[in-house]
Amino acid sequence: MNGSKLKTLVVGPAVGSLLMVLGACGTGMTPGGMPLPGGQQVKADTAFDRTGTLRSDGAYTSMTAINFVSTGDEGDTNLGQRAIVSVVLNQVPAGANVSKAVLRIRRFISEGNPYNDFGSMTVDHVNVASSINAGSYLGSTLTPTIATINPQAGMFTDPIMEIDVTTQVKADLAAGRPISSFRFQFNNGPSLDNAFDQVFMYADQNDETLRPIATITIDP
Ligand SMILES: [Ca+2]
Repeated sequence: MNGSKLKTLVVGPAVGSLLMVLGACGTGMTPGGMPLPGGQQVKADTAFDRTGTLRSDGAYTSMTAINFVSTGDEGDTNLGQRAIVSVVLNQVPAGANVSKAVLRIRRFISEGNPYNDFGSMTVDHVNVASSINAGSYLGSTLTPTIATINPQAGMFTDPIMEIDVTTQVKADLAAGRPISSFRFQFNNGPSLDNAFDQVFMYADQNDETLRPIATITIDP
């Protein structure tokens, strides 16, 4: 997998409209009651307790406690940290023919120089269905590097990350996992420079537009 799978969109008022459209498509029917021709879309919302920031010493903070997840390192401890993002698959009917799944996450800001210090951010498909623990920092990997995330052009430019996770969602469904989980990391971190170098991403349990959501397309 490579950067070609990653698209960036300019954030703006269209974001809320997009989510409304997706929600309206959740039934797979037009207002007139006719089936949608391209297959229906369902939303996989964030799994709050399986979405958070995991430090390299095993300390874990889920999005129920803070509205962001982050990846990079801490300046005060020089410990690495990785963001784990999970979405719930319970809106996908049993046996559904999933043709597309896209995970959408909005970056907040970067602190320090994570991309300069570490290079590209990468995304692993992981299995943390049973728990997130210290072993989940390096382990629990199903497929490494399903996507590579490049730096934003500017602090407030291109904050939206869209990642094709079709293969991973299908694998999770086939294995009976209730969630799909992804780990965002800088493999070359941490830097031991006593400076915070990290990327923050929104994970707001009270605002659906500010947390990771996957859109899953199901064909007849
Ligand atoms: Ca650092």
